[in-house]
Amino acid sequence: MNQKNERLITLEEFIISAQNRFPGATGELSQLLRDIGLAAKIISREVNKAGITNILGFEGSENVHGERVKKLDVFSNEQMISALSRSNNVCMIISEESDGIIRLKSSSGKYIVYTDPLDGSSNIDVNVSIGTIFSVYVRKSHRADYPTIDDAIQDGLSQVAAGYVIYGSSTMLAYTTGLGVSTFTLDPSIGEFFLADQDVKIPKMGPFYSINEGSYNSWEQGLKKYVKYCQEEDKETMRPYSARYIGSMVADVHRILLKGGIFIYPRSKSYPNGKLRLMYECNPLAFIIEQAGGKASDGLKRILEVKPTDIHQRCPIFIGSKENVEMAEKFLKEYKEVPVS
Ligand code: AHM
Ligand code: MG
Repeated sequence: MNQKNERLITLEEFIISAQNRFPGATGELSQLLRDIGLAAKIISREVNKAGITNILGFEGSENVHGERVKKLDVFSNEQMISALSRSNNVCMIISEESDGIIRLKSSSGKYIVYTDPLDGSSNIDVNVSIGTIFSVYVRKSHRADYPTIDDAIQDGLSQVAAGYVIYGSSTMLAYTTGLGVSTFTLDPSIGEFFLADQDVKIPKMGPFYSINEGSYNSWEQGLKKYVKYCQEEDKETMRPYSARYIGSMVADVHRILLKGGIFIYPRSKSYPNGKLRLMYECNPLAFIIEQAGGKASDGLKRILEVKPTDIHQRCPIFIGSKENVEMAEKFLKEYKEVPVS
């Protein structure tokens, strides 16, 4: 019971009652989501004690993108793989931490999972929020066949579930299966996620803009003009907006989901296609934000409609409240002919 004497609903109960609404459901997706919940609890425990167990700092190796891998990244990757291997429901995992596809023993598993097991890794050492992101697809080939990379190349509209875990002042899990967004808060004393909100809605417009402004000089003209617009005064549109940038996409987008506004990771001189990865960063968060009533765009079109060609491809992203994203798109369109300088 909570302070209002309402009975608390656990993540497990919630997933099962959602499944019961679909008489033909096999329970495979429910099991998969529960397995991710388990990985989240283990990662959360480790993140919280990282400072005292010498798990901070670099592991020494580099990941497939040439970035130095930290110990907690490796640990989180292992936990996700191990949790998703528990049932026979997942045939393949694609992780930010692994170059190719990770085939699981259950080659007849129905689902493929993309994950960024520990996003915002530059924030680990400084006690700032980080997160885990996941995105679930049904494989394209028959379950009797051996799954290939082709099974994993699907656009974001084909996601059957997606979500994230934020390891912040508390640990929260948010997920969608296409029927709205539900959030859960972890009670670490008993190791249980409890329902926080079963139908999160993002404000239509919000007073925050979230972008790494240090890259201002390498942005395209339309984006420079849009950020200046965010800083101008206009009471009707709540401007000037406040700038908030954590440097962990999960944490920045979580704020935008709850408070409204826009998160942007644009293309720039250093990142001509943006920095963030379409399949395990942009698509899952786009699915969540759209399900909450918001918008996610690459500047010109819906993120979920971007046609993937590579499991690790990058994509610019403008995500958040509908009106904020539409205004950003308007600026980009207006100054489209002026390229990134
Ligand atoms: P990571 O997967 O290596 O942690 O990189 C992704 C992170 C995002 O969480 C965040 O939005 C972005 O990188 C921050 O990048 P920058 O430091 O360029 O602003
Ligand atoms: Mg990442």
